[in-house]
Amino acid sequence: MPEWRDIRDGGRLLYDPGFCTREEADAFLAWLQSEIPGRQETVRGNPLPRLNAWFADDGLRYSYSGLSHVGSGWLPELAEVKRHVEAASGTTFNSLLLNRYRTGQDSIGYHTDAEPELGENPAVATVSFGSERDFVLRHRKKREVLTYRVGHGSLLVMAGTSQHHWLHSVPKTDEVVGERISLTFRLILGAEGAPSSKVS
Ligand SMILES: O=C(O)CCC(=O)C(=O)O
Repeated sequence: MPEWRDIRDGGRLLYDPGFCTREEADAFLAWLQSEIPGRQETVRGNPLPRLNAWFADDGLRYSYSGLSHVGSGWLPELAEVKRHVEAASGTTFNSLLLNRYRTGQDSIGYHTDAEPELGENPAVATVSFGSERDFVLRHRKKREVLTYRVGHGSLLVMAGTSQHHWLHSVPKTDEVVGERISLTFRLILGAEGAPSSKVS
């Protein structure tokens, strides 16, 4: 059984390279590629170097990097993955950001998932499909870097105080790599720390 790992300053990580079987991961990747193409968002005039899609409970609102979304419910296939991720991580989630990295030149820069509506110590769970990529955590103050080579069908959960003290990224690579799709699950809370109310 994969075990939680404590990292500096109260962060916690769970990595399960065998979260999905090879057959499940292959089938799910093919389904994602055909059913959820994703779109390239633009932030402050700059196209993001990856494609995205967003899913959440019906009516749930979420904003990040100046982009705003309102959820419209779950496709059954995504709801099933969510249930498995919840069981493995011991957390409930109500939203999913899909990141599609078409080549090694697609990436996400160092950032934290620290939007106020995620609460004090959010858990963020990522299921990866397709080509292996480095998922790199860097401590904000110490010269400490943790690199996970996240593979096809793996699960990585960041919890505890990870979002306070650690940045994370999927850097560009010059290796010839195929596509990678990540499903990143979050729990969006309302102002009082309760699941956010629906948009009227
Ligand atoms: O693709 C990944 O594994 C990381 C995505 C990420 O950092 C994010 O969606 O905030």
